Amino acid sequence: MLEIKIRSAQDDIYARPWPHVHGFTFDEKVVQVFPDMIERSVPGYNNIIPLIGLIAARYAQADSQIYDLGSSLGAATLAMRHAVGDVPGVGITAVDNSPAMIAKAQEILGQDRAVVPVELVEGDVREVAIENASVVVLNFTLQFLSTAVRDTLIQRIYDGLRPGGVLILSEKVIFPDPDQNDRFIALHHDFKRANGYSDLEIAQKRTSLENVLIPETIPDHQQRAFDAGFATCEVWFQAFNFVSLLAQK
Ligand code: GEK
Repeated sequence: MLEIKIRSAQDDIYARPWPHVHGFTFDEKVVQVFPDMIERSVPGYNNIIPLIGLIAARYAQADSQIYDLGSSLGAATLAMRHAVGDVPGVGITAVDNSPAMIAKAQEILGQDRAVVPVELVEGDVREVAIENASVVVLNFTLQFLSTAVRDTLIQRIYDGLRPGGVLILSEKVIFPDPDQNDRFIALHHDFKRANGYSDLEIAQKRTSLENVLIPETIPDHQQRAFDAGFATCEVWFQAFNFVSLLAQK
């Protein structure tokens, strides 16, 4: 399995005390450290990316489109681009609404020599047309949309998928059992500490993500997928409170 690593400077955004911790945004400062930040913050991220490539290789259909919604620097796009090279007529549309992310992704993809065409779109995933799709990826993106608009987006993805097409949905989640929730949050913080984040960094990042990243339960995500019409929706990956689901039309 091919692994393509995007590297960056070390994330020290919350290393010093901030007088006011603002709501988290995907600005230039975050883009500069993003690969390091996501790798040290999201348990399983480094496993999920190449496995998205593997899943895409199985489900990508000839003459169809793959969508990477909230593509950041294009890690999932790159993994899929290298995995679906044998599928005739397939293309990838990568969408992100952060101009800084799109600019950096353009640079990274420009250095990649794979042949599958990639269209990078600076735009809102709520507005982009999803058509003739065989694979749609929401890798830790839905969690940043208000819960009110999530049903509509999942329905639009379902409607834009061909029969047999799949949605890969990765999310930070909460658990209905408060004790399990506490255990997995503590283990997530242990993961961050083991990766060199201080207690101050963990606390300030947590504050910055309040009301910005809104996690739901696994059953909430599955119910939404079934309500939209998906025939299946299964957990294929989990590390503490970070999961990835595979839903098939
Ligand atoms: C990866 N998938 O490396 N429209 C478009 N993009 C959005 C929107 C929106 N409404 N809201 C947030 N984003 C990537 C990782 S990061 C996850 C995804 C994280 C974008 C935002 O700009 C950011 O690039 C991405 O979604 C979320 O596989 O940082 O935890």
